[in-house]
Amino acid sequence: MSLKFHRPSPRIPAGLQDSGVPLVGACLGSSAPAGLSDISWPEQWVAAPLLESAHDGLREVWTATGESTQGSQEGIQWRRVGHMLYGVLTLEEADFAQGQVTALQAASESAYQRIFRLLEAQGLPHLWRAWNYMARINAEEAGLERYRQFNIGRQDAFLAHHRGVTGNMPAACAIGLADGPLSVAFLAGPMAAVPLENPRQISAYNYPETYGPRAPCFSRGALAYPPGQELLLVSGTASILGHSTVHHEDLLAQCRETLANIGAVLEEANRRGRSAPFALGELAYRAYIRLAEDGPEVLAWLREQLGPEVDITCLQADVCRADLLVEIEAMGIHDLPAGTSRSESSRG
Ligand code: 3EB
Repeated sequence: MSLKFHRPSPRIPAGLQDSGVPLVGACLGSSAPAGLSDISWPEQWVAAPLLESAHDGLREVWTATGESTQGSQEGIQWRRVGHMLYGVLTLEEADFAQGQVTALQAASESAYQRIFRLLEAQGLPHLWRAWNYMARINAEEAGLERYRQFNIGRQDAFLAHHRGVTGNMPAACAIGLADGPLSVAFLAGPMAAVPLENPRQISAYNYPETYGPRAPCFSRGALAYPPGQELLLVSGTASILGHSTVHHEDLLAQCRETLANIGAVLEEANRRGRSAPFALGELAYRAYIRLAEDGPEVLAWLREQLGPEVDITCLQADVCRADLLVEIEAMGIHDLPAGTSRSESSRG
């Protein structure tokens, strides 16, 4: 089938090419991965310490089938397979320090403007998923938390490209690393993804101003449609109800609430989706844990909830609110029943 997830592994899976062409790449771990420059597909380096792993660095690959082209535009390394496009852009904030606004805000706006220009040039305008990483996400600089600066720049780019800033938002995560550049990876396609919201939470794009002057541009998840498949993308999810963080300083309660929120997004996906229902135990997870010492407890609890075989990668990273201890994202892929096409109506 067209898109296939290969779980993070210390080496490139043997026979990778048999399942298609590598499209999406991520390297997970704090030490520079060996061979980062040897591979031929775009790869986002998530320079966060791996927790509870026997290895220093893991490589995640999603292969796809179809004709492949690749290039570099405005600093974006991109590859297109069939009608899906993945790209990675890394910007040094120091290169944006001269303007009227903070460097991170300017870099964030520039990143999304470049991404939108590429997608428009490629005729694949629909952003399905964005992975955002930045240094010191919770630090206050120039009187504003850096995550909030990022949100201003990101939203300005959406507005500049007439994309609207409510409703049809991509799935996303926004995560803090100890240092390093702003890194944005993205997956896009020819048709809009179906955005998913969580009835237990206010849509992030409607967060009140207490969380920053501009709301974040993301949906709680998305259903996208590679040929013959349904791709579920669950955004970074945390212990938030309505718009409020709940269970301050209570790690396991935050984990429980986070998984309940992922379950609610899954229910929405299953209500809107066209393949067999997605189950929690079949997804692949990335967990971001603020305190390294919480790693073992979080992983053990997740394993108990999700089963011993489930793919869970744990990274030590900062989450975009100082009071959140964990954020978890997930993905899954189903084949569509034979004979269904994009135009057929969804369940429910
Ligand atoms: C939240 O629910 C937690 O700004 O792109 C999760 C996923 C979060 C994506 C983003 C932020 C983002 O608000 C934070």
